[in-house]
Amino acid sequence: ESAWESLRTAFHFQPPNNWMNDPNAPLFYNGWYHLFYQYNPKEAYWGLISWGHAVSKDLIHWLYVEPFAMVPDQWYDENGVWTGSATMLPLLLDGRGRGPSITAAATTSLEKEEQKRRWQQRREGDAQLIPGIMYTGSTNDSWQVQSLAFPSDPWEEDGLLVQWEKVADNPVLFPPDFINVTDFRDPTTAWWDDKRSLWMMVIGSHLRPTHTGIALLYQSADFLNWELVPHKFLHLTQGTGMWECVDFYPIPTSGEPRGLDTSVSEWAGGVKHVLKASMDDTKLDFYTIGHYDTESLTFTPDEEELDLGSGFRYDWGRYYASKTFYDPLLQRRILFGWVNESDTRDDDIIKGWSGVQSIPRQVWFDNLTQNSLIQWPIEEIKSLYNRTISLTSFTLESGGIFKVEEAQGAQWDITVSFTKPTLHVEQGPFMDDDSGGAVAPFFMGCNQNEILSRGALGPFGVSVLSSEDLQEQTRIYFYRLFMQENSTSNPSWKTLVCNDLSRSTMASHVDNGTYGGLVTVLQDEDELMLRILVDHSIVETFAQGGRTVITTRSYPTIALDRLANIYLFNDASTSIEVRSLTVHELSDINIHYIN
Ligand code: DQQ
Repeated sequence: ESAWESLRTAFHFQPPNNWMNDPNAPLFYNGWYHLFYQYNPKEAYWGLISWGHAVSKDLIHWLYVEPFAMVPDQWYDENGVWTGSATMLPLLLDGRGRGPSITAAATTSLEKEEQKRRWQQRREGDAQLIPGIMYTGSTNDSWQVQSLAFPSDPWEEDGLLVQWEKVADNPVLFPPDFINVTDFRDPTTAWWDDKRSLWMMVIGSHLRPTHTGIALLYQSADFLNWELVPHKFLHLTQGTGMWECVDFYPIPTSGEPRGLDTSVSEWAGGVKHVLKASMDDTKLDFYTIGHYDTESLTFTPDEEELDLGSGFRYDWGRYYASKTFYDPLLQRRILFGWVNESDTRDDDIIKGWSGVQSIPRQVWFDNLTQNSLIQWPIEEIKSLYNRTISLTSFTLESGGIFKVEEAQGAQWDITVSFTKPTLHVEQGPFMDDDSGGAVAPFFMGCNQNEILSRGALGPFGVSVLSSEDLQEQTRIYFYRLFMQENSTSNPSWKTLVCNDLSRSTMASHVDNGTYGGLVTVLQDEDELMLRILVDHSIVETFAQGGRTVITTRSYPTIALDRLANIYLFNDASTSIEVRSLTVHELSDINIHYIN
């Protein structure tokens, strides 16, 4: 039993018990950050979903809010209050001023004038913005429809947005006739189209016959009456299946700030758009960067090979249903993601809980690669540092292992920098030269353990949640290979980064795979860098400053709490230089109920 207790996270957001999945409608209002989440308050597995609610001043220390923001209590969400997003709106009142009288609809022309005026104020930064939530309800006969909810009294009595009200006109959107009624969910945050004076939003779906993932584009003048934009799709990708939890946002390509409000479509320093879909087939969150054309209302990825589903993922581990929001306080874009368990459902029932939210990540455009995003744990995590161990400049000989002294525990923020190792390998012949295994004839992924066990330039890295005897350890490593990425590319140096769970637990029934992918290392970069957050049963790896991220779950049976150690290891056949190692121990956040 104590083993199960030791697996619960100490500084990640988790509900008090039972099942959590997708993050919903993250927002900033009245000095507080809000996080809602898909919650089954009755069991430790997915079921009848309500919206849990938590608030925070710094996105790290959370307080549970009661009652739930929304529960399945209407015919149109009786089967579950599913995923949704918040949009900050310069709302009109219907004259009585508060409570249930809030309406999003500007119906008379006078109201429309007022609505325009408020939008003007909003852009000047002095209108009061109220969050509106658009979410998917699963109806009593399992249709998926979209509904709206507003805070009951966001002005004085309820500045914490505890009470939410579903509007009388719900549902505001039914599935269009060319898709299946169960393939219509997870509306995005809306953006204001200044040229056409319309709200725009996206809902994910797929065309079943061709297995084509699609982003349906909707528009509305009043936020209440929505219509499908005539050409129908913002974007589509064949073969990718159902798109869940679509996210769509602008990203500045140079200068400060590094994040923009969702409605910004022009920016002095340049702007691109990010389109993300959570692919139901693979349970992976893919993104692509491209151009949003506000005339044709289509999105085009910058590089065809990096289109949605074949290019970048937010995360190469277990990370799904993520969602960003614009933080107006610190002018940045923040990403939340659901990290599922990788033990069994029976384990979850015994534990009494399932599901974690990742540490919020700031996302911005990678100016160096020019084609991908950087994801980095928010700065506020530093408020949890309570003890630091620092080491500089030492060598890890081939086969070497180095124990970090005084680093017993399961709550860490680790940063390590290695000198980038290289060999002089040119074109083939492959495999039978004297490179000692640094040459691969074709692309190799992290799951090819037998090949990756020892080579010239890998694996080397960090072992966390390690028992003293190393029987149990979660290994995070780099592996450099001279290889062809695909059959048409020329071979070159590639760097793999992996979270290896194969020895992470003595338990036999949990996931013990190896996760990871390639990380871009530019020619003039001479170091390889890992940042690793460890919190009992979760390990989040940010490689090369956040270019590649891997989140996995570990369920040690021995290496728990103070019996967990940190090691550096080098299983490569050449020696590796450690430039610096910094290890911060992190405090608990002790989430409790507000009041
Ligand atoms: N989870 C929600 C859906 C969404 C899915 C239901 C993604 O709205 O598509 O709990 O994990």
